[in-house]
Amino acid sequence: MSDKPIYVTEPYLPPLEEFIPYLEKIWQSKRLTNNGPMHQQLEEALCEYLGVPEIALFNNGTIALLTALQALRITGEVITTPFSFVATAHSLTWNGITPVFVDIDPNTFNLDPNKIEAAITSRTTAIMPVHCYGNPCDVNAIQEIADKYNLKVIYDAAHAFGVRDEGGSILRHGDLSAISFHATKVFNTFEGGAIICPDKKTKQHINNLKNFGFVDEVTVVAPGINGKMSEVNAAFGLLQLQYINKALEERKSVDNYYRDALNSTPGISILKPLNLEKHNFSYFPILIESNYPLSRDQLYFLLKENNIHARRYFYPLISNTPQYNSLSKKNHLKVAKSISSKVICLPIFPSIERNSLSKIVSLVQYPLTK
Ligand code: T4K
Repeated sequence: MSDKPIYVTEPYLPPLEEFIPYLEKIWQSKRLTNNGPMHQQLEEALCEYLGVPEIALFNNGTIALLTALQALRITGEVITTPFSFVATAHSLTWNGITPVFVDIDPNTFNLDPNKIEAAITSRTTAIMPVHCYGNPCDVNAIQEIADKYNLKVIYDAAHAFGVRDEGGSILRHGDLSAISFHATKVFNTFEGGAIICPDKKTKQHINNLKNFGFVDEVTVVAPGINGKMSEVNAAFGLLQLQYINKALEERKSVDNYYRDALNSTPGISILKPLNLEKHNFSYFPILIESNYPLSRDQLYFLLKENNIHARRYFYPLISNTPQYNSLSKKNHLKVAKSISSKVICLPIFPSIERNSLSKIVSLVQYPLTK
């Protein structure tokens, strides 16, 4: 068995020679960025693939989130989850907004709608839930609360590329959704991201914001940012899109492998398979329970010593990092604290080899045999 390191994820890379014609076109056109032809084609292709009305591409998911908040003029306090990547809360902080952390549902690891209302104050203007690991939030319950209190909903859909419920793409929910196309994501453009927009007018406003606020050569209507995706990133996205269904199938088979192998392992809990029209199998989280012979961190280091670089997504909780510590009220985040102390995400990516998977499963089961 090869002993090369196995990381939590590996980007899907189509054959290099297939990328060369895209680069030749960019060289010929001399159009490198600022809404060039590759950019326009990728926006069109993604709208069609995902089944969403409009997409505005970005240079990364964090700037997409920041801009989504700007586009809706969100201020004051925003209710969000502590069980996410720090970029979720950082996007609020960069806008001068206070994140208010609310606990998560133990069955989905997403913001628990039953706990949202108690956190609403006169300063609350929006809810920013995360479809954690690509698992959809309880979008109907969240929308009901938002409607009742006149709040906006901005989904951090960084993990949710290609996920569909019975009504279509889960990116259609809320006022806006922002997605990440980072190298570690199911669909990547090296760095990249997007905002899913409900209509052309909203997209135009977001396009202005991501281009410094310019609406024409001489008119600046808002303090916009540089959020534009370059032609090389967009071209890579176009190529990658040709392979996305194959990549998702391969991820599904890894997910099945782990489920079959670890399902009845004492001390290991796995989220139930979701009843979705389409999932993206972006992460494979397991929980290390108290009847497992090792602590979560002991297992994490055992895997690491054996060159398996699993990750504790998401530990620490955002609310436990120094920047946000003072905002988290004691005992309010019990479920999130518990999940964060038990979770390990096992490696999952299309090209992972079967013998690597069997090595990972054996290592997880090894402490039970002693
Ligand atoms: N909201 C949520 C909920 C998010 O999860 C994220 C990002 C965002 C917002 C913000 O979106 P972006 O602005 O990033 O588009 C990684 C990613 O950098 C980050 O995009 C992602 N979430 C987060 C969950 O994971 P790290 O610090 O764990 O990445 P890193 O560099 O340790 O990579 C993990 C493993 O992936 C490495 O051990 C090896 C492998 N890898 C990584 C890279 C970058 C590769 O094989 N090739 C690569 O090029 O944050």
